[in-house]
Amino acid sequence: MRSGTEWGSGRMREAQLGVGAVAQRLGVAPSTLRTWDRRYGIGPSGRSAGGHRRYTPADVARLETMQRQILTGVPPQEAARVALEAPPGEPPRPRAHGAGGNRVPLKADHDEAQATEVRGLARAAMALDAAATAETVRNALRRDGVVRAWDDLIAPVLIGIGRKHAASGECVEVEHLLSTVVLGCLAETPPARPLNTRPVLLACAPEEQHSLPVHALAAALAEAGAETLTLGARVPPPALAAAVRRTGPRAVFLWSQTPATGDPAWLTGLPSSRPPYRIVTGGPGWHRDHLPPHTAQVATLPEAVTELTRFAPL
Ligand code: B12
Repeated sequence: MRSGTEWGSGRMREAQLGVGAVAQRLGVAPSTLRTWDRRYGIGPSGRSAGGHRRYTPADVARLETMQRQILTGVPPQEAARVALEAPPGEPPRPRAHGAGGNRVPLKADHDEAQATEVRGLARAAMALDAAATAETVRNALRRDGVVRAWDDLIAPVLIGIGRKHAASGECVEVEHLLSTVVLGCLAETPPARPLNTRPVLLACAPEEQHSLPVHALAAALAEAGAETLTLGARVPPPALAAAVRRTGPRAVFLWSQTPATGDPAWLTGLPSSRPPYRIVTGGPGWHRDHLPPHTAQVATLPEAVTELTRFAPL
């Protein structure tokens, strides 16, 4: 990511860029910029006579601030607020507590609200109330962004329901309903349109049906403006190899949830490409001691986002 000041010399200082040029500069998709504008109110200060968005250097600097925040795990809505409030040319400051009577929620308030939301989602799912389940998940995704909504709400409820299932053998229908609803809500995060030619390929190990984390990662990467190609559940090695050859990815992320799908022997048979790509593995299923030495391992969703955006042209 280039700094806002580097751009502002001479006549360029007054230049106004269209959405495509700004997207290219930031290494994100034009659709991402339009979404940020519509959803978080962080857009250009002006429009062309024809109604097209026109970004000034200050607008672009704000977007760069927002992008930096997102890549450190700040939810998009919060990142946009910070970027909009930061004085031009200065790094954003943490929000002051209690300023102007607008009390900032304290951590304890946040923890309590979070626990209430987790209980609410678990209750809605257990009652097979698809509408309430979807509303809660969608609200959290919009409000907190994918990474925080997944880590603070969706994953805890999935893990809780998994434990219930392990203890009683029940709740399989709840797992299915919640999975279906979460997949639908995650799919509402618009995919980044290809700008760079080397996507991140995301797939589950052969016979691995637990695809939710892969879709959560795809949505989180899209939110950060990275291009992905998601192959989903149970990807046979020859199919993954074909996708690698056809797309020349910058990285391949592979998920194994259960030990039954975690034997990594087949990874060494994946084709090589020029320039080379990285293999990143995630999920509790992998037999870690047998992973080939050149594979990276990630343990959390934020770690995966960081690892897989390290190579994006930011
Ligand atoms: C939803 C679900 C399903 C759905 C999957 C739908 C879908 N499209 O994904 C359905 C109903 C299809 C399903 C099927 C089965 N399931 Co299931 N399922 C789950 C459940 C509830 C959530 C899965 C999930 O998304 N996990 C991801 C996160 C939420 O959980 P986690 O991996 O524990 O998270 C940890 C880390 O991975 C990390 N993390 C969290 N999120 C992310 C994201 C990223 C990107 C990264 C890097 C890290 C990360 O943080 C967490 C703390 O350490 C789990 C419970 C569980 N704990 O996972 C059971 C669970 C995984 N399933 C289980 C089983 C047994 C099955 C079945 C075999 C059941 C059966 N008899 O048919 C089948 C077959 C699956 C197969 N062959 O692949 C067991 C696995 C036990 C084991 N260790 O082998 C579990 C643990 C439930 C249990 N306790 O019994 N399942």
